[in-house]
Amino acid sequence: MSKQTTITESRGASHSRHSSRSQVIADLGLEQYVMQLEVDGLCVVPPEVHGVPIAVFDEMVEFLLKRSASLVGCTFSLERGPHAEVTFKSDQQRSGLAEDPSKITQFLIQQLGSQHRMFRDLAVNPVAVALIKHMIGSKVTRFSSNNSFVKWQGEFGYGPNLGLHADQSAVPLPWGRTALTANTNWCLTDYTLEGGAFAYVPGSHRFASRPTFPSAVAQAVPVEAAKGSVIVFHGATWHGAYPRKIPGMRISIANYYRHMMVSSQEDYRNSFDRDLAKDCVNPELFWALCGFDDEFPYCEQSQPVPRILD
Ligand SMILES: O=C(O)CCC(=O)C(=O)O
Ligand SMILES: [Fe+2]
Repeated sequence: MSKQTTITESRGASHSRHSSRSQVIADLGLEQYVMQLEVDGLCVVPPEVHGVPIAVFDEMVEFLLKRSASLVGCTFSLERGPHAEVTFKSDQQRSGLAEDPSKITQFLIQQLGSQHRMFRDLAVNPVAVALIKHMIGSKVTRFSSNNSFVKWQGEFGYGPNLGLHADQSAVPLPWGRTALTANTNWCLTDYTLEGGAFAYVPGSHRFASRPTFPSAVAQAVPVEAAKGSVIVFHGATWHGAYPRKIPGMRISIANYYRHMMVSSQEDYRNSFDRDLAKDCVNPELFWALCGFDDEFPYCEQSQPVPRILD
């Protein structure tokens, strides 16, 4: 019996018991991406592997440009970004961004899952979810948020520190090997260094700690990727982004996931429409990732209570 036969047979055996995590990875042909996640804490999966047609990303861009226009109050185009000068009110600032609101050249469009079925379908993409579950754990993975990063030309970006952070930073140290959160950034436009690409420190998830400055900036590298790629990364991976130095826009969708013991950014249980959750390509998975049937948090007595005998 050849070694290959043994491997195949043992895979088959484990598949018949239950669809183990490694079996799912093997069935989808994702071993090389798992290897990159283990070594670098990040991988880039191209469209031919995750299977989402480019036309879907075109439709998402069109939707998000229109949504940007209605939220901000001026036209947005991929070539020019906002067609008017825009600013934030001083009480509206997000942490990690410039103190001077005129230097901020990005914002988030939140709660995408409620806005169009195509965003719900993307959030349950089998390849993305398999890689995320590899890092967090199959039964314990939940959604944290589904947001779009809308960014345009600006010298400052996140500033000299590139906004480097680890997404699971709010969890106290020491961190273990299991990801407490894990993220996907779908590139809806080309990611180039000059165009404001994602920045990260390869292997930093293995430091199991928050970034240290200024050394982290020197270790950071750009993730240059074609439109339609998805960047998948561990919650402990140090990352941020470079400023966009050229005209036009960089748009991404961050479908962010969490271990069920970590609280979510979006409150799916209390605010997500159950009918919308059922209206997607994989309603069972969407439902499970929303945590609708989770035991916690409860909002009424959930455990049985003994009663005196009559
Ligand atoms: O591309 C960016 O601006 C950073 C994205 C990010 O930090 C995230 O999705 O967690
Ligand atoms: Fe992040």
